Amino acid sequence: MIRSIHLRAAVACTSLVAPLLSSAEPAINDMHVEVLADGFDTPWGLALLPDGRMLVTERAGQLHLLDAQGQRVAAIKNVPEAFAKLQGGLLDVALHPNFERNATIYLSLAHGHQKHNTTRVVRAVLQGDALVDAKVIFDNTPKGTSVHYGGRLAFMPDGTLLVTTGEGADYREDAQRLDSLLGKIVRLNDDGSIPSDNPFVNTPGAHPAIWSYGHRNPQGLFVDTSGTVYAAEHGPRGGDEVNIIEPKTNYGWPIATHGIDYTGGRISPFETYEGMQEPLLYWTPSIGPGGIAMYRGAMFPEWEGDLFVAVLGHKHLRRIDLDEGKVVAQEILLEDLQGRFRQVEVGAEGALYAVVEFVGERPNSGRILKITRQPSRQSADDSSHLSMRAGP
Ligand SMILES: [Ca+2]
Repeated sequence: MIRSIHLRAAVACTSLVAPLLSSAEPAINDMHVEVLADGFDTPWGLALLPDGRMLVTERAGQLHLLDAQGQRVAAIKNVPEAFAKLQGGLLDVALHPNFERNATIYLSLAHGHQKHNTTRVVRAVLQGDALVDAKVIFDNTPKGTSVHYGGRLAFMPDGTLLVTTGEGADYREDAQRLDSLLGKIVRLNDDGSIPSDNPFVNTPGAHPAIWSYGHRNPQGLFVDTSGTVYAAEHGPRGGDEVNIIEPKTNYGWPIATHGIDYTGGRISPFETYEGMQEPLLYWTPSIGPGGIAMYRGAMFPEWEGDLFVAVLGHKHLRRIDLDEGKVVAQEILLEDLQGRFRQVEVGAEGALYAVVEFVGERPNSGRILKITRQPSRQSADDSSHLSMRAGP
């Protein structure tokens, strides 16, 4: 019941919809936010299964299967062990494009120990409540820090898999090196082999998995049905970015950045640099962007083609109003909840699903929120779930 009080109190304070800039569309005033599931310890990744069920990762190493109503069906067995420290642990989960036929999933995780760890990708088959036939298909270049793993997974329309890696914070120069897999977005075949048309396969000394480089810590990755790839990445103090990812492209870090170091020192004299791609959008000061998704769906036609960013640092869900590829407005949503939003996904029915945690409130405060136009369940006769209307 505590969670209900918390949410009701939060909603009573102010409107859920706070226009940041003038938006082309009117604010949505019949938005419903439902706590679909709660009690998670730092939930990180979410995969929506074709039959309505869900997989949720917890950074400490658990993988949960939920039914379409958010009830826990199983804690999945045989999940590969993750190096769970600071930002490391079990990270993302993604479905194979042919999941309905092969039940194959992909997990990203921190692997190793303090002095030697990687961002790893494991492929496995979900059989009942267990993973079988697990196979390591990728490890990036080892590092000796437990931060900046990247770790977000997304499939391209051609069936290849994109993986973000971080630069490990102490290895930022590696983001510019083509012989290192730190600070990269890599592209793999579904079995982990290297696609023959990757951009650096014929470049001497370059790692052939590299798709794009010059990244810091991208924790958001989304491939639109059109094939356009969007990535959100954490900057240092300032300089968080959303980028449109093209192959063979240098995204600048740490040479071109709108951020400064945490010490206040300049990382680089350059905000832009010849040959390095400028972001679609950047935030200075930082907001702390996690996952990213483009809205495609019938439920909110006002949002069609807009980007949603899960915001950890400033604790909200942010809509980026795109018009012909240009950012025309931004809107802050669900700020009243004061939750650290880590991931956002769009369901087939057009609902938004958000992964959120409430640090300092109580242990295991992580929740999966479902955002719809209409109540998807009767909350009155089920006190364990809360459905609420957005304020006018
Ligand atoms: Ca950049």
